[in-house]
Amino acid sequence: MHTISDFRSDTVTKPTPEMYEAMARAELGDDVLGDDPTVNRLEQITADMLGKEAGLFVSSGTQGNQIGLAIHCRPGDELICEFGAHTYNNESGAMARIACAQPRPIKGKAGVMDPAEVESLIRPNNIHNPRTALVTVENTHNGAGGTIVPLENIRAIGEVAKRRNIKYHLDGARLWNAHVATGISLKEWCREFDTVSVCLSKGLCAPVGSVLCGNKSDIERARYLRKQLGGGMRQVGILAACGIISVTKMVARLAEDHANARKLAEGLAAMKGVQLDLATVQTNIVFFSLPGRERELPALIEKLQAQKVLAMALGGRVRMVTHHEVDEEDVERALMAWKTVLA
Ligand code: TLP
Repeated sequence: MHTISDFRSDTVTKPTPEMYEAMARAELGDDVLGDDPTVNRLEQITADMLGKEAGLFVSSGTQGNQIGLAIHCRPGDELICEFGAHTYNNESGAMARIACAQPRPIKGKAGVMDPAEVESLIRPNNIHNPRTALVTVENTHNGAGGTIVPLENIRAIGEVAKRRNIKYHLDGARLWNAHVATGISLKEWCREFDTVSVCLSKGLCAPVGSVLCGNKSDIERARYLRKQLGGGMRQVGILAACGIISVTKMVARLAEDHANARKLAEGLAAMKGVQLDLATVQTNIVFFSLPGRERELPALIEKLQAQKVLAMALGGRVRMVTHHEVDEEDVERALMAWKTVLA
């Protein structure tokens, strides 16, 4: 058990001792000049794992996604995304400001869009219409509860994108979790996409960073856009060194987080007043609501905090996320704390 059981997000993890050592030993260079060997290695390892030609180390998932969208969209273009998508709801309006695209959201089921509906929303060529440039998927889908978008669905939407000549981007912030939960290889998950953004600083414990992957010319363009955003960093191998450990050593252990999330969810679902759909608990995220008590949520979360358990109120629901720094005892403590708080 940890001093504080922090279930707010898997972003709260600290670097592992091995990461601190790797930071101290990292070979460095000026990455804006393309000279940082550690960054170059992280980019190549990640691209290879995802089956893409090239990768670009970026400061965050938001930056990876928004550069990904911006590569494919001209200002004023339209992109199709799921209604609860992080790119649309949780990136501070960057879709409008940075990618300069307007969203055409679709309400999915557990984050999964209907390929026929995607196709029906692609605009015909007409001077009055925005051009539909892109469709984007999130896997796992955070807002839907860490749900896995099935591979058949990804392929079916990919088929629509290819046939209708639009681009396809994956917000794979937690793609690692989908890979571990299903056993489906990362390459298989990524095959259909033009660009994929994966995060190193969620379940994988790196302090900073994401990698945007795609073909060489898209990543070259991405490097330029990153520089425009002020995201060209210098001796950043000090961070990439952690990322290399993330992608090579921290993926398999996500299974523990999934088991802990399941335990937590089952315990919560059994509590009176808790509404929780266990079918959505497929990876490391647990969302639930307390019908009739929505306005009390901030106060309840504060009471929980007094018992050293942290959770997050998001859109009228409670979110709890498991990760490297919460173990089974933290789960037990959280269940006890909720029992007391809800009584
Ligand atoms: N999500 C954060 C918050 O923004 C909600 C979290 O705590 O889960 N894609 C997905 C699916 C994400 O969940 C996140 C972060 C991002 C992109 C953005 O990553 P960062 O925070 O590195 O910009």
